[in-house]
Amino acid sequence: MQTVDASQVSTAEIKELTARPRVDFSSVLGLVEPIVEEVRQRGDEAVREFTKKFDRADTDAVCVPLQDMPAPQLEPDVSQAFDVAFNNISAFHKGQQGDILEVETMPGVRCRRITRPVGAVGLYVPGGTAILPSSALMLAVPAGIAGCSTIVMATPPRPDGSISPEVLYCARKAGVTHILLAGGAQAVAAMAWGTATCPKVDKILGPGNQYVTAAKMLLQNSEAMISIDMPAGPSEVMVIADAEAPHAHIAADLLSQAEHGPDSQVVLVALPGCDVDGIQAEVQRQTEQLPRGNTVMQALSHSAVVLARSRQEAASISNLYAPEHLIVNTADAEDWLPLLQNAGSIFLGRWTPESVGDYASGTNHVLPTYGYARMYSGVSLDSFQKKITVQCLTQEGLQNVGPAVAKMAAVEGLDAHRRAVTLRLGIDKS
Ligand code: HSO
Ligand code: ZN
Repeated sequence: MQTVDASQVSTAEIKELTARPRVDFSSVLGLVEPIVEEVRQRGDEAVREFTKKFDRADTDAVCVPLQDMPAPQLEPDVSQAFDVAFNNISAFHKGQQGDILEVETMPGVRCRRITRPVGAVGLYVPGGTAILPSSALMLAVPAGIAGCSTIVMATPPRPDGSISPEVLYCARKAGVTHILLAGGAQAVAAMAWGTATCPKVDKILGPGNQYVTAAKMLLQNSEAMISIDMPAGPSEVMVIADAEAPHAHIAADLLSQAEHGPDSQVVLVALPGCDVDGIQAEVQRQTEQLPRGNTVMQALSHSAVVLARSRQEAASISNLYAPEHLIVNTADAEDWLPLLQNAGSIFLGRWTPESVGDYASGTNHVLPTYGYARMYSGVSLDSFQKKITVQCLTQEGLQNVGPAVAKMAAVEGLDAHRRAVTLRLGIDKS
């Protein structure tokens, strides 16, 4: 990992060094567009063909109601681990319920905001180099709590046409209604347009590779009328460490994100007194022990270490980078929170590796990457809900607010608007 001293370089240079690997979306969009169109026109048949071509899998059924699938058999220690995660994720997302808002803005003018679930949602659970049943939980648990009536989970099938029993276990527990045995752009298109077997959904959420992301972006702007959670990119972590943070922990945290993919990025912000050479040596040592060492090495080739002189400087570097995950491995971690403006999820203190949030602390691991933490939030209960505003006025209420409304309507030259008020109040002169 390249090292840069924040005191010697400009903000622009730090930005340059920590720039995420570029994704050329225009060429990906060109590949994805015909797939999306084929699925629109030929539905399940096209999905089946693409699954054969890209996942080398034969599937009879494309989308299956979950109740028709056999219950998966897991080792007890495996199901118990997923149960711990399920319980904590449920508890944290249930805690996000109930923000009832009611304000009487003027006497007799009562405004409320109520919450309703998005009716049908599509959850994308990546397959590929690692199966991610944890992502199945992160998406399906809040969808179930929100009360979405149709929950389609898409995941690429294995060559024998089956899906991971762990993914199925999590889907069942969380209340998924349908499993779509497909991945990539074809899965996103099937959920967006709907097919003979796959219900059409209103919103598509979940991480995925560049084809999945491109398909989500394309379909969001199409007649399919869907919304998406956020643009997704490769996983990343920033670790802020003080001089006492154990090297082995810093290295393991950096590597835990580097192992996600060759385009993942990790950044260490080292506070004064940090033995950066010692940490780099430990990263090297642990990399050699990792089964995914090759992936890690590619990720490390575009990762960086930044030397910061103070808490303030480290926090500004972090805010500039807007990491998906931010670990603050310092003695005074809690005191950093007021300084932090942009991050998907924050991990405070010596005992909080990012892995806990990836799996089972209860927070969601579907988070904004690529600097989008500046303006996006991670997936939460809100992602599966709409907020509807409600107003109800009494006669007194209309008497109070009506004259202002009538005057504003007159200013805008919208006479029917004005009359809707003045006729009720019996003050219409025409
Ligand atoms: N760190 C990933 C989530 C994940 N990690 C799944 C392990 N499994 C993106 O936030
Ligand atoms: Zn992870």
